[in-house]
Amino acid sequence: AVTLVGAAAAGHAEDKKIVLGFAQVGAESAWRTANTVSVKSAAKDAGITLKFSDAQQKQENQIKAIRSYIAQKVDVIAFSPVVESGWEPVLEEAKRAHIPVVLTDRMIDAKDPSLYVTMIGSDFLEEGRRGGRWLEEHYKDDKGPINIVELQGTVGSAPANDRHAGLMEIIKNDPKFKVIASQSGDFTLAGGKQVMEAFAKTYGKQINVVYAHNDDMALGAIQAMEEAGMKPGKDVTVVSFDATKGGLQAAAAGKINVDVECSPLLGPQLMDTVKKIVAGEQVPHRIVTNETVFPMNVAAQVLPTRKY
Ligand code: GZL
Repeated sequence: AVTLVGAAAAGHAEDKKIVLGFAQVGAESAWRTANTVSVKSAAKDAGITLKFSDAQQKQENQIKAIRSYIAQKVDVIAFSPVVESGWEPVLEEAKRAHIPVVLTDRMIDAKDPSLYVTMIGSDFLEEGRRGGRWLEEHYKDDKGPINIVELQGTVGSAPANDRHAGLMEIIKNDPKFKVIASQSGDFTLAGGKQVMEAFAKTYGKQINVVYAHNDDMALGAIQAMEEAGMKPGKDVTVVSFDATKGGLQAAAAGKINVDVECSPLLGPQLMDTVKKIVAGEQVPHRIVTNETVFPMNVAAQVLPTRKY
């Protein structure tokens, strides 16, 4: 057999298309749908062959998909871990197979940092702090009590854990704020509506704030509040995350008071990173996405420019 050396080998290597195996969480929210579109279109633009799986928000399905990518000997594996824990075994298998792994969107709690090359995604703790700081400012002249009901995202997921922790970090020194109830709506519209129906029944007019970990649950909660005769955005303050079109439209309609941006448009950064890894270049162990906060009064202005 002829052994290609130097430029010829490099040239030959460039001809071989990179194969990326991506194990997506599911299709639970508008954010997730936009994230999937970003990954797929960026792979196409980058000339990267994408193998894609949807785990319907089940960790065992993501693990199965990662195992199949290992068996197929893809060049790189990327995934958005549905929950933080339970990934060491399958990531050890990828390591033994010498297949680099990239985390996108959500983090894992694995002790061994060598189990993944980098994590590309938001700082959810800072997002939670932004929500908390907005509440502090919004209620600075109000002596309270300010009762908060919390619609949590998927139990055990990094965004749910950290958006909660970020809020608590800010309000823990201000006794006028009280989280009177907290329950998971699993990041879905139906889940948010169901939990909010129960909260409205149990707490009714005691509720001053709904703190929803994503827009889909906030939109479900808005439906439940209106059905219970409450006025979201007016007699109940609504804090939400993602800043999807749906969330910003609700804010422009005066039903969400502030939407903390969380960008799903990670596809281009992921493909750049995959190419660098395959080319043997160094990449930072953490790549944080830039994002901001949209109060109700600016939502209508930014809507025309939004991509998701
Ligand atoms: C956050 C992402 C979350 C979104 C939800 O980066 O993991 O999952 O906030 C989505 O809308 O379901």
